[in-house]
Amino acid sequence: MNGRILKSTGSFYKVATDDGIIECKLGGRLRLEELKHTNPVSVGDMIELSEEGLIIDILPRKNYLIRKSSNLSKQTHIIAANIDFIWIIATYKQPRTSTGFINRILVTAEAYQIPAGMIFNKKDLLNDEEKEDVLYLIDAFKRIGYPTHLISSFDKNDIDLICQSLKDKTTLFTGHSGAGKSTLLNAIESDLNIRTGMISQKFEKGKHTTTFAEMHSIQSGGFVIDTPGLKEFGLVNMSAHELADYFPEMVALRSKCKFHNCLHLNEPDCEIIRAVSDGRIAPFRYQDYLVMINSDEII
Ligand SMILES: Nc1nc2c(ncn2[C@@H]2O[C@H](COP(=O)(O)OP(=O)(O)OP(=O)(O)O)[C@@H](O)[C@H]2O)c(=O)[nH]1
Ligand SMILES: [Mg+2]
Ligand SMILES: [Zn+2]
Repeated sequence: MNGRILKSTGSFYKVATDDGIIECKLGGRLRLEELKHTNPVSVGDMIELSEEGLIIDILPRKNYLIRKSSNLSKQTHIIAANIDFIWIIATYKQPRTSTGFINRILVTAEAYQIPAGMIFNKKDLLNDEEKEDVLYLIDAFKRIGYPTHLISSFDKNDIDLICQSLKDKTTLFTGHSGAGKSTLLNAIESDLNIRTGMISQKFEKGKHTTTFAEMHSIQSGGFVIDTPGLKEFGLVNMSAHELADYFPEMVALRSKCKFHNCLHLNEPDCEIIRAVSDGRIAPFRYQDYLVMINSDEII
């Protein structure tokens, strides 16, 4: 029998099968792999069950989202597999989401060919000046081609808009703790009853309320995956020369660089540097590119 992983707690797995939802453990070979990897089987995986109800094989993955838990860590973590879309839930404050964090997820999504977009949540907290800053980012992301919205989880029209994007797909929600991933999913589907947590007033950060990724089916058809808040998103196995491949606005221009192997750092006659100075490339995207290419994450 085959099934799909809804949740992994480390000790057992919640699996959707034709006979309903069951709890399973790992069998044989996978149990050995469990000793080597943080998570050999992830949420969204299609798996094969033995007659005894043990998970004995993972079917080939269409894709997966992977990160290093911190920029310096060697351990990799597959957040989920077989995803049709990633919504990055970002917030301007309570907590603050940096563009570096967002752009690292976008780069990884490009590398693994998973369509992605941003939902800037908590618009109700913003004054006019803050809203202007966020609208600048939203405009920049949209111009590159990423669907991007400014919403409040408490605004019904906003929720309807997000709902439309979910139909018949498997959609992953990621972001910092406290950004409102679980609140948003509860607003999308009230039956989910996912636990949510207040922001620490002192640190303006979330309290890591969601502790395991979990996939839920929604009534309009499709699945949503709620995930624990991430502190950092480290790139996995990325080389300096491929990094620009994952900035769509650079891909469109770099054939005009003088050197075919230009890294767009300080080479002469670089079209990317020209595009940053004349506004065709958003400076914050290029700045984040520079930070990434100069970081230890790049191999
Ligand atoms: N003002 C405001 N608060 C919101 C909004 N959306 C969520 N919140 C609040 O933000 C806090 C954190 O929400 P959660 O849904 O628990 O955040 P999360 O992203 O799931 O956090 P983790 O599970 O820790 O990763 C809660 O107090 C929510 O009520 C919003 O649009 N506006
Ligand atoms: Mg949560
Ligand atoms: Zn260049």
